[in-house]
Amino acid sequence: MKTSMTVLGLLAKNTKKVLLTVLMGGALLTAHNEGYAAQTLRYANFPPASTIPCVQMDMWVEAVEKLTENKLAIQTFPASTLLDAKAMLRGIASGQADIGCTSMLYYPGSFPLFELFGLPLGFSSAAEASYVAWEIFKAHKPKELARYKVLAMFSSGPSQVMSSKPVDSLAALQNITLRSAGSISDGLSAIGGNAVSIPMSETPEALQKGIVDGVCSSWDTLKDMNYAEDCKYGLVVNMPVYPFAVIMNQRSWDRLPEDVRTAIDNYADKHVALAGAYVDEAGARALAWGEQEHAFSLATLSDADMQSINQKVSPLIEAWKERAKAKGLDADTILADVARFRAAFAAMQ
Ligand code: DTR
Repeated sequence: MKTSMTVLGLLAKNTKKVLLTVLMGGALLTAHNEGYAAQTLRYANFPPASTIPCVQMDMWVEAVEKLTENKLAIQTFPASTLLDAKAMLRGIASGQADIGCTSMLYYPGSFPLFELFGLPLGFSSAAEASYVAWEIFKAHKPKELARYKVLAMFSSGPSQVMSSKPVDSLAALQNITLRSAGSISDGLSAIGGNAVSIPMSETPEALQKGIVDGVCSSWDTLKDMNYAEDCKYGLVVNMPVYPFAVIMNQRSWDRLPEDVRTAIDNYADKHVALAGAYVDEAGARALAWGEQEHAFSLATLSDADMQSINQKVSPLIEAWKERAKAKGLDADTILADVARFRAAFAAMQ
């Protein structure tokens, strides 16, 4: 009782002081917002700094810091130093980091709309898939992303086979175990492959320990993850792409001044194009490097094998339609939009 009386007494005595401090604080805050001194945002990413998700992160940071005239400072955390792939969505929603990069197909069932990119739709490049993913996002605004501010999207190139054992046919593919991820494992299983879902960051160890014989991912990883060290054999299978989303904590976004938000929004389309082009370049560079430095050899499938693959994977599209419809999505319109955006992309080339 005595203690609380004392506290109350002190509070009464200090009311003027407290009020003054609050008023001064408000004035300082206003001045701060008007001049908008650099505010630091934290951007988390899961794979190593050399990989495509992190290079696109650096591209975005450099462009945005410049466009906003250094009103923002963005600190990057590659290689799961702040959030790993599993913690990314929750970590951004809760504000552990302000911005994060996530591969949507790593969470089967969580992104029913974007699971369509795990289907055998035959995207030919990361540039095309990035453009389509972003346009699909803008056209359909899926509710699973509604709690975040989505800053941009980009995509990997088509998934291919990199193996420590020779592999040059559909039959040979049945004899090896491949690291894959999320819903793309379904495609690999459908063609008779043996898929093990392992996060990218744990794959080098899995390869070295012989848990898997190879990897099903896009060509950039041959160099950026140094898979060419263990995998000397490549097979072109043109499996699906992986779309990525760059997401921001909604409260962190709302706190930004309007001109900063506008600059970031206006840059989004350009970033999607630049990131897609970079991913394609990284893939081509990695293949050339693998061939030169590691005697990496590339095989292609016979027409008969290719036809057989197409037949085996086509039921996956019907299965996605059913799943999407069960979740209330208009699957036919979405697929028609994919075709429309692909045509728009082709027309721009
Ligand atoms: N192909 C997906 C995504 C991907 C492609 N390159 C990288 C590099 C680092 C992390 C993910 C990816 C995958 O295999 O996971």
